[in-house]
Amino acid sequence: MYIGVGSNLNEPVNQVQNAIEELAEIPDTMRVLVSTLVHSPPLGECAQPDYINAVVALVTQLAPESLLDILQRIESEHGRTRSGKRWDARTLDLDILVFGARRIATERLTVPHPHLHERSFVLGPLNELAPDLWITGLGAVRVLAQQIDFSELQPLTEYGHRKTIGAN
Ligand code: 5RU
Ligand code: CA
Ligand code: CA
Repeated sequence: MYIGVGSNLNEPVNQVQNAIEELAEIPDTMRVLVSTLVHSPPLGECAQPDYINAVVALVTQLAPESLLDILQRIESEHGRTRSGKRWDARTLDLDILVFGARRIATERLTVPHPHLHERSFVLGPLNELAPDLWITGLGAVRVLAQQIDFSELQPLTEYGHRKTIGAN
């Protein structure tokens, strides 16, 4: 299962690194891979700071909705507030991108993430971790990544040379 991590407020690099550590502490869950952090300008609503993004692979025994509860609690603990404005700046955003082969369409949750194939800040890190991953309804990550413009995406370290975060 793959989680998208993003922040563009309050020292985004720290927000993302701390969130990655907190993901390792979720009950009945193992953090198995962490991508390189990437920097990019805001997409969608452009009058806001640049983002730091990453992708984390987890293996979990939790149900998707239970995992979502925990992710939303972590977002709140990072001081995330909701202005009601769509696509507003945030201290932390945690999205379930893919949950095995499952398709989920409820009020709270749409999985696979409906825009994942359009977003360089998701596909860059995801392609680093899992180019062979098959996304239900979309296909292989490496093929999706071939259609994407990565020119505005700046890895903070060379891909595959990520500095160790925590114990790994
Ligand atoms: C429209 C296009 C709306 C792309 C959104 C992030 C989008 C972002 C993020 C960067 C948003 C959703 N830009 N814009 N990183 N989230 N770089 O995590 F992503 S709002
Ligand atoms: Ca998001
Ligand atoms: Ca979100």
